Parts: sequence; structure tokens; C-alpha cells
Amino acid sequence: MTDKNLQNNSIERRELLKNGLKTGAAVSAALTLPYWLMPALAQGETLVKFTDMPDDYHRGPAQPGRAHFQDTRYISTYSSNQDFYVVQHYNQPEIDESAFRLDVTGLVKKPKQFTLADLKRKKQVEMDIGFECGGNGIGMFHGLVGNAKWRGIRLVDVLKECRLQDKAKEIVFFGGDLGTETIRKKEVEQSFSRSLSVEDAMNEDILLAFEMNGEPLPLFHGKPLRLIVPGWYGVANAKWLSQIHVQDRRHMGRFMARDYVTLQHQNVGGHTRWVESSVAKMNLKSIIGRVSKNGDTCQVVGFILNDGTPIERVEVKVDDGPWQPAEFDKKAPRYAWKLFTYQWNKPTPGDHTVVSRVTDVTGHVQPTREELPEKVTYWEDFAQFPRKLRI
Ligand SMILES: Nc1nc2c(c(=O)[nH]1)N[C@H]1C(S)=C(S)[C@@H](COP(=O)(O)O)O[C@H]1N2
Ligand SMILES: [Mo]
Repeated sequence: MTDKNLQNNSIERRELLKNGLKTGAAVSAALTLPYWLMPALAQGETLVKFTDMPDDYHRGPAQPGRAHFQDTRYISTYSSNQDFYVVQHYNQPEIDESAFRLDVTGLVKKPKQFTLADLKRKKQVEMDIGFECGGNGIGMFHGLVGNAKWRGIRLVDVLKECRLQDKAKEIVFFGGDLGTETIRKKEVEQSFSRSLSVEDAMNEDILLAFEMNGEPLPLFHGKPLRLIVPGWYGVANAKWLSQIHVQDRRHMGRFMARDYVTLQHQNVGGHTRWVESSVAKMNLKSIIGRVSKNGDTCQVVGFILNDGTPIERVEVKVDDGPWQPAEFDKKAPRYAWKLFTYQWNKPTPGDHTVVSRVTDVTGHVQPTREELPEKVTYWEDFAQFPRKLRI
């Protein structure tokens, strides 16, 4: 969906509300209208310059074969299919839809091979889900992120049809992409793989998705089928999905056991230890994407992401001032990113710092960088991100 569509949508929405939702069609349209339909920049708004960003900072649309991160100054409710970030570790295979098969193998009572049409005949669902790469961070202004409407079927429906054996413990998802890796001095061919415990995989919100923002899944995002595990870092969302394998022990592939592994200092039952853990559920995080100016008012806009735990509040601090409550989108679906805004009235000309922090209903507060656990790896950067700007 483009920003233009979004603007049109919000105009339609205003029209609908103004017209008092007269027709049945209008009523059902209003009911299905999402939460905040926020345009990237409203009329009359101009961006305030971030002094921590290069002057000529620019991100074009995603290009074939490359990683891509979005310019977080232009976030709106949905990330378009051209803006949504792209990460792959091997190639971007072009899989012909008619030749596509999904193999379900291993510890199942009924191993099966599905065509795309077989899968699409199952009950389809649509969910708004946002996620970021576990390696997202300040270097790219937290642009390895996106929020989209995904259409697909539920993973549990496929697992139930194939019937897990009692011994089943772990579900491994293989992509159709290929690369060569040197593992202990041996060159071997690999495709991307990630796994979930059977318990985690039974979450009925997990999708096998074939559509993104109303279009068939684009090549970059795993055409024709990918896994989406809501509330988890992007690495869980195997693209170009070709095989689901059920086994009775842990899967030890690169993306579970060697890469996307956080090393941090932790209290383990009273013992302080350095612990390695596979990047899994998203940490509670808020990031300011842009500050815009309209007359003598500034608007601070950002996004909140986490594992789906409801959000209690998000606050913004200007310079050394107090934390001030910001508005966030309370109607946003559980796993969508939640946009927030803070109205900054009559800022004084000159240099400023703005920062946000989010708190969930369990009382977790987004930490400052100094408060993060001592970490060696850059994975999972959820620290508060102060932005420097000039009015
Ligand atoms: N098959 C396959 N799936 C993959 C990857 C990959 O390299 N190959 N990269 C993962 C990682 S690390 C991320 S962050 C997300 C990115 O999804 P996107 O490109 O659709 O944003 O895909 C995940 N799924
Ligand atoms: Mo990633």
C-alpha cells in the first residue's frame, strides 16, 4: 500500500464518519478500517533535521538481491511492499508457483506434500504484524523493520492435518534458498533453516503467509510462501518455505545455534554467568522515527514493537525535561507495531535531544543503553534511542 493510498484511506474514513455511516457498505467498511491511518507526512508538515543523520540521507526502494532498510522518518501505519526491510543470507530464489510444493516430513503420522492451491483451500486469515531483524540498530536508524497486513493460513491447521507423533519435539522450517558455507573447514551447501519447539509452534497466530498488503508475496519477502511468527524477531520468519520437518531433538543450524545468538551477562539462579541464547521473541522497544514541524508545533512520531504483551504507556523526554506522556495507538492489533505521537509545543530554536521509552502492562520499562544487560553481541538492541535534532 502506498502513502497515497493511506492518505486516501484516511480521507475516506473522515468522509465516512462525517456522513454518519449511512449505508451498510459504509458501516462494514468502517468496522474493518484499522486503527490510526497515519500518513507519512500530513499536509503542511516538514521534517525537522536530525543532526545524527547525514545531510543527504536517502533510502530508495528495495532492489533485487540486496538487503534493504527503510527510512524510519517516513513510517506510516503500513510499510509498503517496496519499503518493508529485506534481509536474506543466501540468494532470493524465484520459485514458480505451479512447481511449488511444501513437504511436511519427519515425525508426523501423515507426511504430506502440498501445492499452493491445497494450502489456499484451508481457512484463510489476515493479520497485521510488524517485526524487525534481530540485528536492527542505531547504525541504520532502526530501519530493519516493517509493519504489514499478511494473509495466509494457520500453521496449526497444517500440523493438525499431518498429525504430529507423540515423540515430536521440534519443528524445523527450511527455505528454498541456497548458499555455500564453510563449516569446520568443510564446504557444504545450506538452505536457510530455523526451528520452533512444538509448544511454540502450536500458537494459532502463526501464519503460513502468501499475501502481503493485499498483493501476492513479493519475491524479496519469500514468494510464494513464508512463515510469520508474530512477536518474534524477523529471523523466525522463514521465507521461500519449502519443507517443514518434525523431529525429536533440537535443531542446530546456523540461524539457531551459531548466528543470531546473543551473548550476555545474566543472573542464573544466583550465579552470574555469560549466557548464549538464540534470538527469539522481540524485546519491548520504542524508537522515534521522525520529528516534523507545522507552524510552531512539532510532532514526534515513532513505533513500538514487542512480543504482543499489551502496552501501558509510552513517554517522550525533550533535553533534560521530565518524561511526558505520548499518545499511542491503542486500537492497533496485538502484533502490529504501535505508532505513537507526541506534540511538542513551541520548541525553542537550536539543538535538542528527544528520546522515548515504553512500558508494558507487566511493568517492564524500556532501558537506557547503560541499563541494558552487559552484552557482547549487537543482536537485540532495544535500548532507548536518543535523537539529536536542530529546530
Ligand atoms: N529463507 C530465508 N528466510 C529468511 C531469511 C533468509 O536468509 N532466508 N532471513 C531471515 C531474517 S534474518 C530476517 S530479519 C527476515 C527478514 O524478512 P523480510 O526480508 O521479509 O523483511 O527473514 C528471515 N527469513
Ligand atoms: Mo534478521
